[in-house]
Amino acid sequence: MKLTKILASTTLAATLAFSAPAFAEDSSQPIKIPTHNWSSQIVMAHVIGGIFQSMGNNVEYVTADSQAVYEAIRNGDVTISHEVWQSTFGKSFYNAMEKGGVIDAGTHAATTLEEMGVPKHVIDNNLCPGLPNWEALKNCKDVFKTADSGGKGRWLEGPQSWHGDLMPVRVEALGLADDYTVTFAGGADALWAEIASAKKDNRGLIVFNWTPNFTDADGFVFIEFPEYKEGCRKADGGDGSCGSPKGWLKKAANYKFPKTHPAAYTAFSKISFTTKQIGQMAALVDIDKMTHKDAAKKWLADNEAVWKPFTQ
Ligand code: TMO
Repeated sequence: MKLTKILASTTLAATLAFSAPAFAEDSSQPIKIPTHNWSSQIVMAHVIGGIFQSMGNNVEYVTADSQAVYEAIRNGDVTISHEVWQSTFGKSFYNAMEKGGVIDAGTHAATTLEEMGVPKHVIDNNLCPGLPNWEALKNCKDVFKTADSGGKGRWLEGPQSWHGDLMPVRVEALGLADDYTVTFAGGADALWAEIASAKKDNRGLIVFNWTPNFTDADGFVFIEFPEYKEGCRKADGGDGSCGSPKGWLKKAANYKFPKTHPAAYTAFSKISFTTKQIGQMAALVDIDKMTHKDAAKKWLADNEAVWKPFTQ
């Protein structure tokens, strides 16, 4: 009788200990981290994966479409997103959140811009007087003509999977469609190759780019379009005649992540990278030509003072 009582109270104590948050252990199930098609995002995937592994967690990398990933997080196929760029993914993120299953896991220190722009030599050598004001474009279509642009100036957009028809709609809405046409790059590398070649030949180039990126160091110049306002985009009911927002960079997670992996979730919620740190992650690949995995290893080794506090 007495022994049963002791056993019962021991069991109760053990149950209490295991259910108390301070003693909760992360599940051994892998944390699924998505990889997309630009360098900082892939390097940061491996940086964050390395941080989780340093805490004893298992991770798995999943190649995912950068818009569809929010639905994948919502239904649990992917655990997190660590680079939610306001301009490009804000809508998909909030749509998934509204349906239920996605939570906001905080904001990086870096602020962002994703916009059409010109390499610095275009400004320095005054190839299109009046830039970066967008209205200058009305007088320089010939400066931005290419073999494949049908006599018009070309806007070289990123892959269509990022923004769909955002830029073609903008060209039309700003009254530039007679003079300019949008072509989509197959991948980010094509953007960097064009920037390098335009610079070498002192040639005009309008190209989609973003900050934080490795190009921050070169002084890439973003075109100043009419200011972004809530609802100005076609997808939000507007006519699309506005530029991109100066935006945030957030982190997202499946709503169960804090329960299945409380320690990893706490670390993830604390993770905050700066413009400089994100630019470095991209530069290790796009300038130093390292693999994404090696770049992440090097970044983690060089920056313990930055990331160790996230795990404590
Ligand atoms: C989402 N991106 C950083 C490529 O604009």
